[in-house]
Amino acid sequence: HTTNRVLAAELPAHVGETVDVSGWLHRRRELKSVTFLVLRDRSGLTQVVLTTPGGDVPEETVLRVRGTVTANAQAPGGVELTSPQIEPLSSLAQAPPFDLYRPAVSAGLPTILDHAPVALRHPHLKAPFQLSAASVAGFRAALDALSFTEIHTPKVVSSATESGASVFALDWFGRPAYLAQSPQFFKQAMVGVFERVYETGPVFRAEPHDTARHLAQYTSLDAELGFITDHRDVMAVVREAVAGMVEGIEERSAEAVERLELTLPEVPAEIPQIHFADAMKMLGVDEPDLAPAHERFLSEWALREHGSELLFVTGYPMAKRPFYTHPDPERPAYSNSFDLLFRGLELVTGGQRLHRYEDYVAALAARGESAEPYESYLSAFAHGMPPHGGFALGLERWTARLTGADNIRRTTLFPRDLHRLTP
Ligand code: AMO
Repeated sequence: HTTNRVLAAELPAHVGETVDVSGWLHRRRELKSVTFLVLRDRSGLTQVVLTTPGGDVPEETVLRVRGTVTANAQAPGGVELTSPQIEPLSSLAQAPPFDLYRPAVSAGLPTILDHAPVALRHPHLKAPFQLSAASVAGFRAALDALSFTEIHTPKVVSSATESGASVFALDWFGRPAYLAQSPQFFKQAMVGVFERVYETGPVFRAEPHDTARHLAQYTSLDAELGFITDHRDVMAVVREAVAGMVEGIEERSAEAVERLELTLPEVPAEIPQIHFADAMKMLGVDEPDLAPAHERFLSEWALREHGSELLFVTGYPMAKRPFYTHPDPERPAYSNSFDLLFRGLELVTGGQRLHRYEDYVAALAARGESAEPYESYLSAFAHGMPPHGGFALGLERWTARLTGADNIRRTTLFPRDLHRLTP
């Protein structure tokens, strides 16, 4: 058995033939003597011309329509289906929560999120996720080209990795366990096996606050590489990864870019950078970390001074970085780490790591932490690790800044946060 399904975008090659088109009833328009049904499939829209009664079903009903492909310059794509036979493949138990065919989205964010399975059928609401998919493909392509190996690591773990962020605890067959805040330990350990690794996957943060840029689960694009001199080698890989993501979008998702009328960022051959201490001077403050308003200010400065929508801030104070962070040998209060700001928001964190076993033991002791919960992590270092470093990029933040979304939840499929556990 084979289906004769032809996609909307393929119809111009079938003028004069009788074909089957399947999809959702996007819109019906009843005129005096004719009814137009617009059918939506993954490739686009098909106009179906009905001159006899029928097709009297609500929008979003799933239909198979057999008809003759007829050229008509006025129809979308230059063709339409005439003399249709219409067969519903399923009927609706419920109407959509708002009009899905109008170009402007009439619903507010809570309605969209509550009704995500149907709301995301709207071409404008779906487009950010096409951008995500294309970005991840571009990330993989860029790192594959640099001979990184893709890995998949556990999301249930025995200890926290990101000291600053909160962790979800759970019961693992009677033992305490946590949802992974990042693949940090595993990607470092795998440098000892592959030298260069990356992972794209979910991570969990028990974020107690409700902000437009924090989720309790997000998608982390992680990479780690060995035999670096310092964090600058990692920053060069970040540059390649971000450029690859833009290329991925250009190659695979031009339609979404056009639909949302986006301007993609230009990724300079060398992304401009500023040291944390110089940033503080410029901001006229003295804080251990950057506040959101500081990030916006620095982004505007980079755009003005360097014409770049991307800016590396390097050398964050050691005190605010996790224990695995490598200090700057010249100024030990500062670290060999960085953030990448994109259009006013922190998009990437990364840096050089400690790589000697004894340095980890000392770093944990200096923070008043026992090395014991970290024994299995530390064994990688006990067995010899090269100087290494890596980074993580938040996928939803990337697509949010690309699309100018006011809230990261607009670029998150089924967001998980303080209030939201469904759909
Ligand atoms: P960090 O904790 O800074 O670093 O996270 C890296 C990047 O992940 C994104 N991000 C978030 N996105 C949505 N919701 C959140 N709650 C959230 N928290 C973080 C941001 C951020 O820049 N292990 C280190 C990375 C490394 O050094 O390799 C880490 O996880 O875009």
